[in-house]
Amino acid sequence: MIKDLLRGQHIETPSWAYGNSGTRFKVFAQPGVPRDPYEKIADAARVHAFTGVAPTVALHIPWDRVDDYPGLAAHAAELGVRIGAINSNVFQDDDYRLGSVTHPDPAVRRKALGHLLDCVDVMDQTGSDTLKLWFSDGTNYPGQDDIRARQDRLAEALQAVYERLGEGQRFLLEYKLFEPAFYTTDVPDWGTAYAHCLRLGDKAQVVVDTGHHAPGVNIEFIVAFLLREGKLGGFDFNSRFYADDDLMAGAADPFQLFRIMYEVVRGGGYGPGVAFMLDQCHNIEPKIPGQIRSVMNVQEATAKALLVDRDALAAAQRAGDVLGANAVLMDAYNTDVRPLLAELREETGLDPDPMAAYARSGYFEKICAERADGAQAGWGA
Ligand code: LRH
Ligand code: MN
Repeated sequence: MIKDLLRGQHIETPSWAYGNSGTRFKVFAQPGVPRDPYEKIADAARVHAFTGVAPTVALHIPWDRVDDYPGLAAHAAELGVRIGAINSNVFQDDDYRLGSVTHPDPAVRRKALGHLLDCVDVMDQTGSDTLKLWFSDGTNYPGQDDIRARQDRLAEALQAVYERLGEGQRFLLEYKLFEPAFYTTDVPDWGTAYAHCLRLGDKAQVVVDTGHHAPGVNIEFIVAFLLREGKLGGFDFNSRFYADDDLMAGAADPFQLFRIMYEVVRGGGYGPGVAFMLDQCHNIEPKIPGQIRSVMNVQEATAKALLVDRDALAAAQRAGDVLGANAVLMDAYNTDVRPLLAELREETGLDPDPMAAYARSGYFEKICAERADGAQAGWGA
């Protein structure tokens, strides 16, 4: 039963994880990095080929802008993957210095809204059903702008995007505590995102980026709450030691990822309604193996969560058996699920060890040779 559930797992990788990325201090170029969205999708298809559970790739506009989006979707299909969430970008244009959809100037707000609506057009052309909205909007100093008025402007833009969504389409609103703004952020926490989505309707849900909380925040509580409200649309999985570090999911805190996964399973969120997306930057490590490792980390956390003896846990909880209940969860967490996942891969015709299989495949050497010239893709920041 658990194998069936794991066989159907769907983890979406982000196109931007295959390009160069870094911090304000340095973006380290790496050999073999894609030069365009077609090559990013080719690399994402390798991750799916070796893991079997990464059938979609998220795009970021304009980083993945092309003249022929149906052609890009066809290219993806030829390689065995599909286009996933379309990510808007209203955080890199000079006009957005004081905000995008919350900017004091209506002309700038119209421009930002125009981009969001363009992203829905990209959804139509690529067959994507999900728009992911993250706003870097905020202020750096008290008094810089009116907090209430900015919420009015945000609500107006979200309403317009909501009305543009077609049949079967939805948007996921992403919150983030801070950065690049350092005083207020207009969508800083789950409560703000939830309130805006609740006001709009069923097509508006919240995405939980695991790197977007203050230190010490209990993310699995947020997950349990949003699931109960039917407002958990998905995750941007990554991990962090300090802030929005965008490290590999499960690398910094595998126990937290397990606790989150348990609430997903317990809350009925393990299924197509809740998007499992990775949102990471491999600043110093090789990117394709970094994605394969991250997909495996999410698989392992999911397998452990599915292994929790729910009946024993419920019985201990009802009995007020604190240590007993905790032990049930820890037993699952301390279970080595790697043999189970290796077996599952073999049963589905995959190599039990995706990392070793990728290293043996020669794909890295091939792309290093093929992509020796030309400009490497990145954030263009
Ligand atoms: C913002 C964010 C958002 C993406 C960007 C790449 O920090 O998490 O999801 O648009 O990273
Ligand atoms: Mn994110």
